[in-house]
Amino acid sequence: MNDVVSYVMDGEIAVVTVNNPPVNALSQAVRQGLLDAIRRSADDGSRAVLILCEGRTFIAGADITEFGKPMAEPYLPDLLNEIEASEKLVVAAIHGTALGGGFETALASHYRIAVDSAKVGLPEVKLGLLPGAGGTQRAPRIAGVAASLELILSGAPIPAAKAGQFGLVDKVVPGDLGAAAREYVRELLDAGTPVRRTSEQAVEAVGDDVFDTAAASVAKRARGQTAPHRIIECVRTAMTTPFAEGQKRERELFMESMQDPQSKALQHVFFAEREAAKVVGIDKDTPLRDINSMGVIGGGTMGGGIAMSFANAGIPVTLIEINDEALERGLAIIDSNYAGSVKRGKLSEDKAADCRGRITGATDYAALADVDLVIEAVFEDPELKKEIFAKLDAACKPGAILATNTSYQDVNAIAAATGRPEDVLGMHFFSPAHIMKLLEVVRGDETADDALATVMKLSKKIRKVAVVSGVCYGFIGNRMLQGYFREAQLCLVEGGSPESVDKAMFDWGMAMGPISVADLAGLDVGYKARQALPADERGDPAAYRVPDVLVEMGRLGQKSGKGFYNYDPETRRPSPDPEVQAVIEREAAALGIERREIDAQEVVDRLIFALANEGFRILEEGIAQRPGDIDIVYLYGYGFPAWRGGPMHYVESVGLDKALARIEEFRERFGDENWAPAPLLEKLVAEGRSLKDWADRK
Ligand code: 3H9
Repeated sequence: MNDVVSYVMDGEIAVVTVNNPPVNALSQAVRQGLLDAIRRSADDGSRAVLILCEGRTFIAGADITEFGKPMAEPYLPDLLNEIEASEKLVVAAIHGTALGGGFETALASHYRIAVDSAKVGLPEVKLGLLPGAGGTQRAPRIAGVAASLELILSGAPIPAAKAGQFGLVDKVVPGDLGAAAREYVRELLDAGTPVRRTSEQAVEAVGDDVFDTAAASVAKRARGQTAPHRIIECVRTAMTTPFAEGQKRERELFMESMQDPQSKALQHVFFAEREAAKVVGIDKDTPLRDINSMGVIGGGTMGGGIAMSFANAGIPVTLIEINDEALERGLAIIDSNYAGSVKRGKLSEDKAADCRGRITGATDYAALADVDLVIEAVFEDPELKKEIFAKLDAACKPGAILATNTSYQDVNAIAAATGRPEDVLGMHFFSPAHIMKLLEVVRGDETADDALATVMKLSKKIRKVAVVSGVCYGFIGNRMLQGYFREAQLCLVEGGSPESVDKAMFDWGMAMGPISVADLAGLDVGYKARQALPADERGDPAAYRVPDVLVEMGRLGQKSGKGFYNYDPETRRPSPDPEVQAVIEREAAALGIERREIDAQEVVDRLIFALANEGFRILEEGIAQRPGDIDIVYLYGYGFPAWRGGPMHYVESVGLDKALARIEEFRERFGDENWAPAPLLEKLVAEGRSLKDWADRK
């Protein structure tokens, strides 16, 4: 047919093969090839059409790189309607992941066969979209309303066998799909099986409660998102109107989603996540070091979580503690974490035992002589870390990668404590490390390319999303957070309450408000850090007086049952405490601050623009490789809403000029020290350029 779709007769079967690496996305050429194929099959003597794919997967969806560009014919919904309307029996043969438009192609085919390892799904919601090529209309006709809502609203792929239970796949086979699919088509032909057009079937009616339950669940798990509501409407329309009408509505709502800034943000996230894995200046074919075993220094919460991440990925771990007692304590925490995972149904008992079995303990660095990687996860004491690295240098074999999990310290100084700084880098995990997806990989001045490339690759294996950061205090995420937290505290003393500041940010989309985050992290952490500094180096007292007073009152945060909020000992549910509000008002008066009404928009702008302003500095200094990397850090490490695309995408979507104007307004009102605009932001606005343009031409 063309370069990406071939057409070969096998007896009476027209075998149509898509070959469009890497994932057989439905580019214009693929759509055209399929259309030509289905038209050719109409009068070439074939009795059936078998659609299958070369390479690692069946069609994985529409071609996302075409989004935002003018749409080219043939349009996918029309193509799929024509496939379904074929008088010849059309069978789709699925391997890999049949996703989005790919699975819709299969649903428009008359029958579907899948290899048992295949998965199918409609993940459009993750891109802020809805299945726009008949998926919302055909899935309910086959699988019913409830199952379809679950499939489309979650966006999660399901295994072929499960799809089989819903009728979404007709036959699941082990082994060689090509041969089994041909045999299946012949069986259907021999049995005289007629074509089966899903659009001609009715949707089994369900009560309003099914839609209400879906809407309630969306309000919770997809707070703030628009696409899920459009999906519910489409599925309801499928139930209440004929196919053609439903499809028309689906198309309208799909186009509406395409224009929605949420979808643009989520598409940005999709590509940013994949881009983040690539290290500028390191060839993708750089030979990697083998990582078959690893060690963790420190069995605290962080070390234990790191050990679990590796054990869960099949890599044996040696956990080092200073003495038997500390080791036992560390291993006991790991045991209880695994027990928790089993209890919550996240891991089977066997799997948990298997993973736990990969973790052994030791108190002597000699146990690390043969490991390929060590991650140090002791508390933030720079001298202690240097001491540990000197010991690791002596104990570990040449070529072993030595990593620190520090959140703030100078990785170059730590590397200099060894005779092999090229093997040293930072691996900054986020707590709880076995759950949180983000990994900041800190590239020291001397870090060898192959060590860095190895850790980036390894991060996928341990199911983390890795972002490279240069060396600076707090790296990308925690460095940016300083301005965010500062503004949260300032809003509090200038006129807010813990609830009003938290609500502004939560309603905007953050997973948690900043005051609640401070309580969760423990107010004593910042307090201790400040106490260690001379008074004139602690920053703006208005930004820390309140938490310091709370710590001095014994209110350390969630861990002491009281911080900015009081916490129910059973449920940990927070409730406001008038005593805290009194502290806020007293401290404001002592600082000479006249309290005023602060609306939610001001809270949001101050916190988010402070965050992004630092982001521009981080970019200009080359600490982050690209704006999207910063966005990924915030989405996976700090509960930033994905549908806003991350702080840098958000500022770009607001308009750099508008963001700069607001920052300048804050500078006027609150002073230069906190609000001097980042030079890169000023430069881009002056030149009328976007951040994307700057990143592309860097
Ligand atoms: C849709 O279908 C809308 C329709 O309902 C209606 C239309 C009217 N397009 O993830 P990987 C690239 S919406 C273009 O690293 P893996 C990806 O960027 C779509 N490119 O591999 C990467 O490029 P690079 C619904 C795509 O094995 C390379 O392929 N479908 C697309 O870990 C490898 O990707 C989806 O949302 C695409 N659709 O995972 C599925 N997909 O190497 C999205 C991937 O240059 N895709 N690329 O960085 C996925 O979930 C995963 O890529 C997949 C493979 C599971 C397929």
